[in-house]
Amino acid sequence: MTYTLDAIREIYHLPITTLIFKAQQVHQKFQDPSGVQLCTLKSIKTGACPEDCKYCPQSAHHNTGLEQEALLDTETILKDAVQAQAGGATRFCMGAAWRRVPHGEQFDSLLKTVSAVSDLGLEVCCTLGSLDQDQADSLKKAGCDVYNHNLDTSREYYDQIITTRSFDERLDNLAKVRSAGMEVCSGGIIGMGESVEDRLKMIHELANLDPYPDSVPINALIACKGTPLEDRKFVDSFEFIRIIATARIAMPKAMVRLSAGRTEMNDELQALCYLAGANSIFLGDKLLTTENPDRDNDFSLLEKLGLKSLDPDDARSIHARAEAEESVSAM
Ligand code: SAM
Ligand code: DTB
Ligand code: SF4
Repeated sequence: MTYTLDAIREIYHLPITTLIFKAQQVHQKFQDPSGVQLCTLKSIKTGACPEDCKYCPQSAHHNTGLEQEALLDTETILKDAVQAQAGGATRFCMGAAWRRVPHGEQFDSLLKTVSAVSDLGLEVCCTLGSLDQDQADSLKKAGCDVYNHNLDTSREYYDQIITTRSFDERLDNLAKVRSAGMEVCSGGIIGMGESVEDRLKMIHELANLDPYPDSVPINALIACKGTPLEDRKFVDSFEFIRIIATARIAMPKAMVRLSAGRTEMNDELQALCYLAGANSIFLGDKLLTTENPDRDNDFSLLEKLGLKSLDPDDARSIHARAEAEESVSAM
């Protein structure tokens, strides 16, 4: 089912009780209600990025004092992947501050890394900026299951945030990822000064991709010192919960990832996000360059809530079953 912007707006503005009830109805049908996907992030090439994303501590356009790091070698990354797996992660996401994925030696090294991480039995996700089709195909062949590239905000607000890469270039990139047979992970950031309407337009754009993304990270802006957005106030909790619930309802089969910003959220707010349909988090005390809650805190909260690490195979079979039921009921 596809949603018009009007329908999405109507969902978002429901009384919160009805909104959460509807999000839960979808969640219970299409997702494992007790499962939370645990992913760990690793920055494999840090800083000095030529893009000018206003939120990002890694952009060379801002003075954030971040230490730059060239592409890490396979062994170094593999050690972190082993540690992430031992710490309970089922997916390992590697991020690089590139505008475009380079060709040559660096790309060869990356393919070797992807294949080594995949051999550990972890799901592999990469987020490396723009790719060409050959590179997308090679990543898939090497064992990259998922590619993350966010729309970040609405088409209308986009120019206020990024001027060096267009919104259409992002959509183009996602099409290459799909065509290579990788899963698409795409979402955005809430709290950059955009209106509620911009957020809804972003959800509408994501939900109307054909097919919609397999995972949708919803980041709360981390206002990093030295970026043009350093003075932004943390997003309102209830507006954030409403967006999570709206994303859940509009994209039933997607993993909705409660991404950046959890260090600013107390346990109760995170629990509300799970109730609203979030079912994935980044595990480990670092995102790419910023802080994330301590692993022990996360496990203790999951335990209190009766939630557990999602088995990727279980998730796939639940999605397949829900899809089969949908197509029978549509006949
Ligand atoms: N360079 C690649 C790209 O832009 O696609 C990959 C890494 S980039 C850091 C991945 C995503 O992290 C961005 O698209 C953005 O949504 C999110 N992000 C970056 N800085 C953030 C911040 N300060 N607060 C919240 N989310 C942020
Ligand atoms: C996404 O949407 N959020 C993650 C992941 N995809 C790559 C990154 C968040 C980065 C937050 C800022 C930092 O740590 O540098
Ligand atoms: Fe570069 Fe990605 Fe940061 Fe934009 S979000 S500045 S592309 S690392």
